[in-house]
Amino acid sequence: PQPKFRRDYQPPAYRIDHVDLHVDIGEGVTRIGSRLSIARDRAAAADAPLRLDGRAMQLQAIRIDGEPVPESDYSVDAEGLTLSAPPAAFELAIEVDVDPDANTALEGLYRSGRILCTQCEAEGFSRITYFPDRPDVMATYRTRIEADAGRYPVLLSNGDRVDHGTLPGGRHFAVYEDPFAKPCYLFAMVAGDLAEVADTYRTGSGRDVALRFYTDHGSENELGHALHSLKQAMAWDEKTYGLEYDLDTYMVVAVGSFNMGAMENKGLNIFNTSCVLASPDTATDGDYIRVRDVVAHEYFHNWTGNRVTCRDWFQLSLKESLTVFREQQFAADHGSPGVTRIEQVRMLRDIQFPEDAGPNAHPVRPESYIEMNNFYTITIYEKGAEIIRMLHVILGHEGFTRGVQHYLSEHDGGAVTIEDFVTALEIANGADLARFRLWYSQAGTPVVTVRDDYAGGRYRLTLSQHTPDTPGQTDKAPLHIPFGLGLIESDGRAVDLGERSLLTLEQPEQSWTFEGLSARPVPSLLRGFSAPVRVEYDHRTEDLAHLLTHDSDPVARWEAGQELALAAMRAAVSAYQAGEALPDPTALIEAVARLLGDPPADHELLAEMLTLPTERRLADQYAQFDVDAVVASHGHVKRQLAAALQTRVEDFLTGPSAGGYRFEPAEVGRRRLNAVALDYLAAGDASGIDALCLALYHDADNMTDRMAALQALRDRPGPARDEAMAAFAERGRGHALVLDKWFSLQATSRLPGAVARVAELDADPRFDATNPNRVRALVGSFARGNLPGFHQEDGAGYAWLAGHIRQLNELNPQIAARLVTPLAEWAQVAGPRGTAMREQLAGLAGASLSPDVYEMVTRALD
Ligand code: BAL
Ligand code: ZN
Repeated sequence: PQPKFRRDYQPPAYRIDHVDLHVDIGEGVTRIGSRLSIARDRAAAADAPLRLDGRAMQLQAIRIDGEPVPESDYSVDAEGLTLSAPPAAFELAIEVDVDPDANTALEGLYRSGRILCTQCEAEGFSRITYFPDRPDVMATYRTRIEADAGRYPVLLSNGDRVDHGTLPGGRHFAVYEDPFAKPCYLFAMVAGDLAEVADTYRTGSGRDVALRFYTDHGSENELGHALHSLKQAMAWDEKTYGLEYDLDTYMVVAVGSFNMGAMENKGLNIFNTSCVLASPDTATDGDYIRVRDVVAHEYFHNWTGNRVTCRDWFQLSLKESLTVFREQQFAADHGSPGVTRIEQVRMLRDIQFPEDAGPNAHPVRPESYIEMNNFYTITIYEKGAEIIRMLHVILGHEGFTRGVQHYLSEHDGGAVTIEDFVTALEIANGADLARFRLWYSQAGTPVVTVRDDYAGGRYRLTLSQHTPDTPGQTDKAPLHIPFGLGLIESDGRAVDLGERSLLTLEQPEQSWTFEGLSARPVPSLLRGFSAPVRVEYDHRTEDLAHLLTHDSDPVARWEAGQELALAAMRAAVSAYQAGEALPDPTALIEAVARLLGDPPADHELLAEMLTLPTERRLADQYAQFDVDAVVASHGHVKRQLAAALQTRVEDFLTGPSAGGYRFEPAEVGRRRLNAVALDYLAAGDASGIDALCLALYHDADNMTDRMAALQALRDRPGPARDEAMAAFAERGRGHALVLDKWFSLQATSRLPGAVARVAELDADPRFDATNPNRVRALVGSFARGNLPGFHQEDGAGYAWLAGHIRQLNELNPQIAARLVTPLAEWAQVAGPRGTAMREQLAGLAGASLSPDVYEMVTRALD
């Protein structure tokens, strides 16, 4: 497979203004007729060929202006169809057959259970019909769907339904028109026997929008939270950005087999059930938050993505990062802002930083790709959102909002670039973002090194920056880094820094001096996590304890605790490697005890502060990490802290709340603290903990509390665990998302024999390799969430994962490619384990691979 390069972009030679689709769903085969209104671009040569992408379909007919096209005038290959010299303006009619039942890649038109549905982003439309599958070809669509009325009573597509009726032979049809020109990746259609839940939203300008949610019969009672979230998102976008919805209908369909979380197709979102269904009995608070935020995210795309879209896929972050940032703003306005931010930082550090330090490091605007699906990464999404957040910090809330509004009005209906976005922000603010643009082109996590000194009332702070080399990129230029700063005095009061609470670092090194201080202040660094960088600073332990108690910035306060814990863990790693007894984490224990003496009022924030850094974060402290030392040291610090905290955390245990489950911040905080307390009690081996967890499991009236009890029992062999797990498996009968949780619990359990256990689950009749959620629950959870299991010394974990990649390479290349990442970290894993991981990759490289897997494997081996 050959890479595509950003520098090779050429505008399309032909415009397609309108698409008339006729989808005739039959038994097995579906016939798709398209009539395309095509015009040659004035800049294109008169003899320019027209290339249409198309895969996995059988061409049945092709006509130009009603006349069959002679075979000499076109050619068909495995990737598409070329018309050698079409007229300047014409109607092209094509008929193809596709087989949705055979489509396990879940791109294009495919079957999920009893539902036929589509997924076209990034390049799935070319599995539906021959078409220039690129986002800068924008057309209006009219879609007619015909199907058996009994099997497929509900027929949906983008836009508004303009016609429907019955047909002979028990069939029926529906016609949809979408008046907004859109790229083909936003096309969608659905046919199935679906339950509908409807509501109405009145926009700020007084238009009524029909909201229609669809799911399999039996799960319609799990749509209420998503529907409520959609209305919240619609109101929020009007209030915050002045953006209203633009069609009369907004539809959401839940499907059980979906590669992504959800898809923002114009007027017809298709959602993975895991991101839309929620009920107290089946979804945790975390799931409720995810549903709320993904529903909002897809809705926000209607402007940032659909009304203004990307010129080419190198610009993917244009729509994704801005939409993720808008989602993050929405989440902060509907929950605990501090905790929301901490969770983002945790994810960035645990997943994005390692990506940016490994073989898959790529700029937020990549220069090349083989398979675009491999670039739906945490770098494009979350690092991209951090870039948008920095723009928000630099320009201020009003300036940023004005800039986004200017961008949307300037480019409405267009397919544009990241450069267009940054320019719009500059124009709206009279700003110069020349240096800032480097964030889009340079990969790698910058390191900001901090030095300071204090003498005679003067405190001097020096920041220097460096971005490490990444594949294909060396000698990086200094970036524009907004650096949030606080200085805290010994009595806990913050020094008033005025404008210098946000420093602008844009040189390799810069210093700032603060005068008139009575004593050395404690620096609170990178407040709010104002830039996606690693900070290197020789923290004093007493400073961190001081910040943990006094910092008014929740992120920096939480960070102080994380740094204290990491220091204790690193000390344990050194001792482990030297064959010495692991030291007690005394400073950490004392600081946490002080924190508990004067805890923050926000229970969720307290829970966050009591949650230790993950093993992955500890591992990321080392250029190459020692698996055994990381696991032993992390466990040691946790157990020691748990033993010290036991009597304190018992106070946080709560049973079910009177009045049943409510998804609201205070209740979420209470349940979260309950879960953290149980986790510590289990780690500290409190007496009677098994019986307590079992009782809490049975008493729980919601999934959050139930999962907290199960998590605590997960690594504790014995009858309590067996009983709870069996009862939970029973709950999973008939509910796929609950069963996914059961698989995930098994896969992440630290009990010995992890690989044998997951291998047994492979053979479980409830495991289904064609269902991405089930694959993620078993294979993804094991490879990403079970460090000692995956890195089992004999290498069996690596071989097991490679086996799944081989199988999925045939079934669903997109999902297979994602599973390569854990093995791709081989160079970061010390000793024979790293070598064994590489050997599995080399073995994969010898097989016949899909472009998706080929790209991931070859990058990992480079
Ligand atoms: N566009 C793919 C799914 C999402 O990011 O919303
Ligand atoms: Zn998105």
